[in-house]
Parts: sequence; C-alpha cells; structure tokens
Amino acid sequence: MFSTSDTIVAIATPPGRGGIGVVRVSGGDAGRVAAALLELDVPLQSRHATFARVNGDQVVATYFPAPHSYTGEHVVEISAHGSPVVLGQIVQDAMIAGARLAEPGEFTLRAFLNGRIDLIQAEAVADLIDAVTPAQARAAFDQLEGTLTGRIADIDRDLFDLTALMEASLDFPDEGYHFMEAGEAAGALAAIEHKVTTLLCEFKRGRLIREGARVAIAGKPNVGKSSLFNALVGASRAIVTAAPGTTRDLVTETADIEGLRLEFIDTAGVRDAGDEVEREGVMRARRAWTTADLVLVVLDSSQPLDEHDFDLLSETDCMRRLVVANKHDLTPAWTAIDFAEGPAEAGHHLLSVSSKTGEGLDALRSRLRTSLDGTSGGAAARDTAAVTNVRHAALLERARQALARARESVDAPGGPVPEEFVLTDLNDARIALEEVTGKRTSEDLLRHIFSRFCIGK
Ligand SMILES: Nc1nc2c(ncn2[C@@H]2O[C@H](COP(=O)(O)OP(=O)(O)OP(=O)(O)O)[C@@H](O)[C@H]2O)c(=O)[nH]1
Ligand SMILES: [Mg+2]
Repeated sequence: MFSTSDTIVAIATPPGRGGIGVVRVSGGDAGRVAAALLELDVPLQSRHATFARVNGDQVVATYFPAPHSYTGEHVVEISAHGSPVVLGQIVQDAMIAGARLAEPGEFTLRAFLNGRIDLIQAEAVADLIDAVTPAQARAAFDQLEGTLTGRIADIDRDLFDLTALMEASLDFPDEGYHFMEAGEAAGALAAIEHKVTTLLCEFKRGRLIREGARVAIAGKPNVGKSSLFNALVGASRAIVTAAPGTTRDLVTETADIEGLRLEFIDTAGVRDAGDEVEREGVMRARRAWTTADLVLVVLDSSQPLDEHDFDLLSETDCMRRLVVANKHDLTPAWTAIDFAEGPAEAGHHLLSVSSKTGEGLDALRSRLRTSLDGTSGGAAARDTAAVTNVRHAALLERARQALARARESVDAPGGPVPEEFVLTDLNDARIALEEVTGKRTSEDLLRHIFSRFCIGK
C-alpha cells in the first residue's frame, strides 16, 4: 500500500514563470525539512506567514501543523518569487534535507488516506482544477463540499436500518419476516431504490456539464457557416470571404454556451464541384457531423432554397440537429412557412439569425442548450448535478440493480424469499456505495484516480 511515512515536496503552482510560486512540503518531517532550508529570524509559528530567506532569496513560509492541514500531516508552504529556477532550487534543497519528490496527486492522496476527505472529494479536487466552465467548477465544488457524500450517506443509513431489521429476523428459526411485514420491506426498498435512481438521472445531465458536447456546423458553401461559427465562439477563428468554398478543413473552438462547454466545429461547405482538397474537406465535414452530439444546419435565408439544401436536410434528418436560417438582416428569399412545406418538415426547429448583426444568436444559444440538455428554463443548466463522474454512476447503477433484485425477492409472487437472499443483495448494494466514497477501495483504483492529478496537488 501507499506509504505516508516519508515527507514529500513539490512545486504547487503551475509550471512556468509567475508573480508568486509555491512549494509545498508535507509529512512528519516537514517542520525539520523547512527549518533546514529556511533562514529564519524567528521560528515558524503555527498558521502564521513568516518571512524567511532561502539561498538569499526572500520567501514567506506558512506552517500548518497536523492534523489541521490539507493533507492532515504537518505541511509547510513556501511562497517565493515565481521563477522556475528559484522554485526548483527550493525543491532540491528540501530533497537534500530529506524530503522526497511527490508523485502526481500525492498531497490529495494523503488527504484521503489520512481521512481528511473521502474519495468523492478527492476526485472533485481534480475536477475543479480541470474545470473549464463555471458550471463544471460549481459541480466539482459541490462535491468537494460533500453534497454527494451526504446523499450517499443518507442512502447507506436507510440500507443499514433495513439490513439490521432483517438480520435480527435471522435469529428466529421459523420462517417469515419478524420485525417488519414483507410489504413494508418492499416499500422501504422501493424508497431507497428511488433515491439511487434520482442520483443516476442527475448523472446524465452532470455528464453534459462535465464533458460538454460537440456541435458541428453544416451547410452549402457561402451560407455563412464560418461567420456563425466565429459569432458563437466569440472570436474571428475561421476565415470568412465572399467566395464560396472558403473553408476547406475542420476548424474547432470551444465556447461556454449558457454554462455548457461546447466544442464547435466549422466545416467545408458541401458541394460536388471543387478540387481534391475541397473533396477531402467535404468528406471530413460529413465525418464531423456524424460524430457530433448536435448538427447545426445553416441555410441562407437571402437565397432561394435549392436541392442542395434539401439534400442536406434529409441527410441530417436522423441526427440531432437545429436548423438555422442565416443572413436574416438581408431581404428574405423564403420564409419559415415555405421551409415547413418543403421536403424536410423541421419547421419548428427553424431559427432565424444574422451572424452579421448578432440578431437571433441569444435565442440560438438557449436553443442549443435546451436541445442538448433536455431541460427548459434558464436555471436548469446552472443547477449542478450531484453525480458527474462515470465511476460513481457505474457503481450507483450496480447498487440500483442489487436493490431491484432485493425488492423483487421480497415482492415475489410465490411469497417473499428468505431474508438470507435479500440480505446478500442489500450487502451488494452497500458495497457498491462504499466503493463510491472510498470506504472500500483498492490500490489499483487509487493509482488510477490519482494519476490524473498534476504534481503538487
Ligand atoms: N448580410 C450577411 N452576410 C453574411 C452573414 N453571414 C455571412 N455573411 C457573408 O456571407 C459570405 C460567406 O460567409 P462565410 O461565413 O465565409 O460562409 P461559409 O458558409 O463558411 O462559406 P464556405 O466556407 O465557403 O462554405 C461572406 O461574405 C459573409 O460576410 C449574415 O448574417 N448577413
Ligand atoms: Mg466557411
């Protein structure tokens, strides 16, 4: 198993130069290591920033004695000028004084091993650091605060009570449920199962918050795909010209759309003519549509619709899509009604926008979110989901299945199955929950989880 007996050191701030850089030392020997490398006028005082020098450079050191520190061990944090050379030297000096270079995530691993945080919270630390949108950060922060931990503890408590009642019945030799009616047990099981199911439903939304989605922009040449792409990502990323066939390759950029992290993919305009480069571009465009979570089909409202538009509409018909009528600032050549009567009847999806004036873009953004998120109302995507992690969801699903089996046993048409069998399922459910929080875990799992961390966290 992992060792927490030695003292570890690492630069805690991002690589590169900065105003300030922080070196963190943690372990039983942190105080001694710090004393060996810091030139101090006054000794380090608990939780006080103390001025010191290292190799002549000015630093500020803060001492957090165990157990009231991030790792639960003695921790010294040394803030120095944010130069990689200065910070590297401090780490070297700490190593000479007996500290070992920390592995990625090892400070957080120690916090977990020392019982400062559970596994959900440790994973949330990595999520928080990786968060790109405020919604992702909020979801991680919620988990760090213990929201999911609390809800799992609540489910586990219910399970514990039910298990205790059933186990007590085992002491009675004659068959039947002694401390509760079978119907009562079935009801209790259904209630617990419902709590788990609710968490699983939140996962689907949580995943979108966490991982975001890919949106490919499709359309004929010159309808304004690149212009719309630029408007949505808020930067002049893709080249826009009046000549059809401007975009050849895929251009991707990420943007925060109403709290969702969306990766937009601008693609080549679809047409038959063109050179080899353009043909390849069109092939890539088609591949991008099929792998995207949503396709934004762009039509030009200032030009009559032609068979190319209709072909594209039928080609994307079975994909999750939104149809956009661009260039709304110009005189329209057709209306939503013409469109609705056309071969593709997706009239209610049609949104009029102008990439040039920005008209209709807010409506498009909120339509993007509702299409992906399946919820309506601005607040929905802003609420964070308790479950955002695939590992947690898989275990919750395992718990749900075990609970469903238990409920079916109690509810069996031929009369309830003996408690022993039900108890096995209840135990399976509890094991799954304990694996979520890390009460039950393996070294392999911990290695896997902490390998995604950066060094110094
Ligand atoms: N008036 C007006 N012109 C627009 C609008 N959107 C794009 N355009 C113009 O339409 C032309 C084509 O725009 P692009 O964004 O390059 O079109 P595209 O669909 O990416 O074209 P390809 O890359 O060639 O397939 C440019 O001259 C744009 O300035 C709009 O909303 N209103
Ligand atoms: Mg383009």
